[in-house]
Amino acid sequence: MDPFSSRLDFVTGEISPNSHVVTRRISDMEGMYLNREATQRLIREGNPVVYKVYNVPVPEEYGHLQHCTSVVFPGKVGDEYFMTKGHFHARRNTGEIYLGLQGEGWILLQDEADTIKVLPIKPGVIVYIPPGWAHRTVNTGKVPLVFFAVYPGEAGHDYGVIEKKGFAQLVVERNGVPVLIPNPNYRRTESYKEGKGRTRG
Ligand code: M6P
Ligand code: ZN
Repeated sequence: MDPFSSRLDFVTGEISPNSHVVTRRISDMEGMYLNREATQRLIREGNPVVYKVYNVPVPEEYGHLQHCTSVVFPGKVGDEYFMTKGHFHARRNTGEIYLGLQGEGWILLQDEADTIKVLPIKPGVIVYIPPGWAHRTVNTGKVPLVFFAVYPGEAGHDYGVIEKKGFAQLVVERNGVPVLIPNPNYRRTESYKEGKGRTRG
């Protein structure tokens, strides 16, 4: 294919022209937030957009580099801050780089042995996500959190494990500041391994 360039607005995160936009609302994330009642209330009261991804379309093949911006809006479901769904890469041996552009938040990282790490992101911060770590972005601030991401063409998104297990920790507001708490609904690796066994038949 021919080389090309795109324009990125550092404030809004919008990439133009030709970016493919993914919009996720609360209803697209049912069951991912701890407080089910607050989730249903928000859906009834307008079902707000939680985040948008502006993706530059390139082939999903080895050798290419996927690149996109994400904009996670400020807000909470109960005490839990707005966040992305989070995913492993379908090809586990692929990493990713994030560059913070606006706002502030935390990147939650979790490997398949349930180890969890948290890294802050804000303008000018580069976060390196090594192969094998699921990643979720949480907006802990009062303005949209905007960051740019680059990852291998063939990486793919595996949402299934996180939809089933969740992350072991949640980011919630306590006395006006973000804190990590254990996720009471977290299903540990044993159940994940059993699940894997079953799907293999
Ligand atoms: C980042 C990248 C994208 C991802 C997006 C939203 O921009 O990691 O690949 O799609 O965040 O996260 P998710 O796909 O987990 O909803
Ligand atoms: Zn990724």
